[in-house]
Amino acid sequence: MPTSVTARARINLALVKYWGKRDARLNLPAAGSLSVTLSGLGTTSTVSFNSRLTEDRLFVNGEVVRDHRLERASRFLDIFREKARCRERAEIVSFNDVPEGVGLATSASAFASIGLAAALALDIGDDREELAKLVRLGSGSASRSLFSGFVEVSPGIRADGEDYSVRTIASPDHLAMAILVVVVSSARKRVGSREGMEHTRLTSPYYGAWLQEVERDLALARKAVLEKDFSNLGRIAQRQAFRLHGAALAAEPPLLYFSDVTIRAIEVVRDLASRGVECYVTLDAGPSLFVLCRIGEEEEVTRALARIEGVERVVAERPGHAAEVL
Ligand code: 2P0
Repeated sequence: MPTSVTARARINLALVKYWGKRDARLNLPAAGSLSVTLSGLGTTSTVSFNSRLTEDRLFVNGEVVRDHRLERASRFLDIFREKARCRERAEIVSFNDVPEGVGLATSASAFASIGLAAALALDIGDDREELAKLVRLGSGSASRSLFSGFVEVSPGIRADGEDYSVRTIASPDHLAMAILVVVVSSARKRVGSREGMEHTRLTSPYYGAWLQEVERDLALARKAVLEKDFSNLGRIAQRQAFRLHGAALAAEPPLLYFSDVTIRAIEVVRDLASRGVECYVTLDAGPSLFVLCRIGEEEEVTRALARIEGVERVVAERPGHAAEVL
């Protein structure tokens, strides 16, 4: 039985967003979501179980981590240990290509890579549907990074979450588009997604409306993907982002994830679109953004975004592949 496995997962971008849970303990989403797994940026993790270790250890980008992230990673490994009836502690060595905490969903690629590596190291097997249920407990968005291309999450209705499911609805090359990752960092302390979505659920008067729109947009986005309709998919992804942030802004106290740089980037995208360069903006729980555009136009869009003061870098991506063992 192997005890040390290395796996790599990429971040995924939600086109229809997950923002709210129906069960916090089981980390079950209140609604479905639809994402695209990216081709490049992500996390590579090695998980090594070792009977000589007395506690779990975590290294991220070469540095030892002893804060709340170690506790969260350790609790995550417990899920796999319990399933495999194993008590051995482990060392996790993770490398992220993207900065953490700026709204670029590194928790998705981190938990997906750690989960896949842990499952194989403990001989649990690589049934992605089953793995998705375990990985979800670490981070809801992480289960999507186990799958390639365009990925849909169905929340299920059962109290035990056994009917929660994740699947690829279209392969990476089904719908050609460029996904530009616009990295914006911020010194401001951010409210994490987990806390932010719960705060929105509890205090935003728009939370119910948000969930209703997700249901509607999910059906429309699925149709747009299957029909290879870039324009409709882009429009839905863009309004999804603003609806999420609308609900979050209406929370008490309000949640504001945008920075001045975010706003400038949104204006640049609007300006490009008004000049006939078809592009759409979307963003998650942080100041960074993603811009969807057509492949022939990505260089022009990248240049315009990279010129904005405060934009650290722009990375051009495509729809990409599932998490894999290296
Ligand atoms: C998404 N986000 O669908 C949405 C859009 C952020 C904004 O999924 O509590 O870190 O660990 O399940 O996975 C981020 O949520 O939250 C997220 P938990 P997670 O990508």
